[in-house]
Amino acid sequence: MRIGDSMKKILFMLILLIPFMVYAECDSKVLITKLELNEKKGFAEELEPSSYECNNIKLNIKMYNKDDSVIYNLTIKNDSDDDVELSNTFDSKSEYVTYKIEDEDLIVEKGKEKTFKLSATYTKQVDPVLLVNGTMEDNQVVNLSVTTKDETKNPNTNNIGIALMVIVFVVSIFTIVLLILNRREASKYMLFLIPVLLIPVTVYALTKFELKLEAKVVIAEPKEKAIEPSEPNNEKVEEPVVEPVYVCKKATTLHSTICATSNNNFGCGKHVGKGNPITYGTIPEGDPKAGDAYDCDVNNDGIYDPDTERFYYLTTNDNIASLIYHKNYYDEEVEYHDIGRNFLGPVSNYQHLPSTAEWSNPLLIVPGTRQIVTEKGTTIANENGTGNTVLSSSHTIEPFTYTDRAARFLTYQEAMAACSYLFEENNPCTYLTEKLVGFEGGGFASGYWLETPLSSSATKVYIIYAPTGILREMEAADSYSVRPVITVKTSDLEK
Ligand SMILES: [Ca+2]
Repeated sequence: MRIGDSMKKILFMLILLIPFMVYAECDSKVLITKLELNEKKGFAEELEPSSYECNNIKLNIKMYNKDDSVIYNLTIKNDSDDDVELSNTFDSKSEYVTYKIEDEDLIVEKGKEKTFKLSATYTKQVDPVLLVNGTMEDNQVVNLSVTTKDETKNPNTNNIGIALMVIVFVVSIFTIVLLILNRREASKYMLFLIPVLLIPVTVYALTKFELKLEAKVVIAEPKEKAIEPSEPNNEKVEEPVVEPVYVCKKATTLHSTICATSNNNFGCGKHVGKGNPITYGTIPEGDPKAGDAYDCDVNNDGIYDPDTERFYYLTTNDNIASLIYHKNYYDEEVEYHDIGRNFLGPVSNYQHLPSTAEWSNPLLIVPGTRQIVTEKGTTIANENGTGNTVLSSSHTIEPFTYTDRAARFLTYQEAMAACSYLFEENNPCTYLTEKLVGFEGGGFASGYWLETPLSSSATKVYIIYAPTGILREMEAADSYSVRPVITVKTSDLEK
């Protein structure tokens, strides 16, 4: 055999192989279209970015501790005529690293694209004695089979593929026949052998389709796990419910007493009758109403004492609510103004109101300096200039300062806003007469001061009068009780 003939035959065989070589190019109908890093767990790191070429994936990673893991998003496009299914495990021989497709649904429908999670996880710790200079390579080339759903059929085996295979087969047979006719025996056997080997390889190539994963893995000595900062508890920490701190909470029980007066024409004796119960105020419900009972933590100790801190709501002006204490604050009765000048303010009795040290709740709106007005809202006492010779002219009511007081006296306007019956004897506004000397029992008539001077007098001031519970006037130089009124923002009242 001449060298020229051998070369011709070898060239001929190479031409025969061209279709396989072309076919081996990346014209697969099931294709990787994207590969990107999704997550690195533990100390796992990429030594080189992952890449892919045709359906070959290349990874170059380094792992340190068991459970280190690298997860990729692997997108596969299926342009074949059948749905295809991925195997979920690679045929890895690695003892230490597990390659896996994490998803449960491994099907890529025909004509569609799907992204899977491909993971490489360091699942078995390498014995440290196997490490050389602290590392070990665990390189693997592993495959992941992709089949049509009826299992063995290669998704790429379409009619063209089969036709190609048949042509190659026929050409191979034809070659063999030609070779048999050739006299050169040695060449004949050699050339016979080639297609015989090529055919099963071709068939194999066309029936088994796989993704190939070339993984270069360096396993290194374990790293100390950093002390992880205590993870914020994922369970939502129940925020402590911060209850709004009200100055006044709604009363849940009402004060009451038994009318003890023996006089049927006097105080509660006339109003409810001796031996009958009197209940003071109402339990608040909805918007505050006059007479609603509140317990106000005036001494700011966090306790809303229904016995000693009971108040009755009167009215609201510009979001400032007024509430009157349930009893007199000072045991004795005192003058409003010792020489009876109503336009000079409550100079003799105001200091018996609770001080800001006693009722120290900072949310109480202290009266400070305020303009006292008459029942008409004016600032002139004895408006007509009548009366005794000394006070026969009209007098301007000057602003008055409730120095260091946490409360003030009731005003005519508040009293009337709260109880329009105040000029009627034994009116229903009993919350204004609780523990009023002479009203609940005994025969001693008394009452408590308002702040309001009469417009028609230079000497008279309004009071709530015990025997009948009405609003009336008395001389500023007379002595009556001291009953505080506090003011708070309406938002400081429990809703
Ligand atoms: Ca208190």
